[in-house]
Amino acid sequence: MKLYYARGACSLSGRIALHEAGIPATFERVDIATKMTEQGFDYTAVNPKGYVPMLVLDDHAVVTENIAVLAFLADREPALGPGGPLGHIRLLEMLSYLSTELHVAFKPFYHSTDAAALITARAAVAGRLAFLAEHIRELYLFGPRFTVADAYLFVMLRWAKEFALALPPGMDGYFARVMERPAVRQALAEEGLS
Ligand SMILES: N[C@@H](CCC(=O)N[C@@H](CS)C(=O)NCC(=O)O)C(=O)O
Repeated sequence: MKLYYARGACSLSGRIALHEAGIPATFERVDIATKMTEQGFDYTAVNPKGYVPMLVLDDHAVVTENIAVLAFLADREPALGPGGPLGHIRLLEMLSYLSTELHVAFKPFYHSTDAAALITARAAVAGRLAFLAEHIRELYLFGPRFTVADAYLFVMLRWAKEFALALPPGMDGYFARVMERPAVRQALAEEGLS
């Protein structure tokens, strides 16, 4: 498989999931400002959406949208999903919340310089993280088992730290716990992140 990524972006969750699953993959960096890949071609020629992630399967089928990429990887490696009769639905429910509520709430930090918009965004992120902090059971979002949803949340907790947003009680411990995982450390090192 091949994952198109940008450093520290939401695509980092796919890299973590690939390593957690032990799936061999190559990685090609995309400059999301210029839309050029590290091999020097126009990313929009292969992905007209222009954003990461994009996963190319061994049969050349393409999967875009982080929810779909992560759900696909959890299908390939069921240990990375919550399991149980409603496991797939619970995973989609959580990935949807992470993408459409939390990820979207970060956008102004990347795209806006308007002070009022940033104050609103700060409150939105804090509210959604507070909800998720209540949801963490035992070790991870779905209990003792690390899932692809934890990979996605971890990436956004990194963003929160980058933008000096305080994490709710309990989330610093969760963040440290996820960061200790060998697959996470490998993914961070590969993207030159600490
Ligand atoms: N709907 C997409 C959004 C992905 C997204 O926002 N990717 C960001 C990085 S985290 C990106 O590539 N932004 C560049 C751009 O929008 O031009 C998904 O969930 O996969």
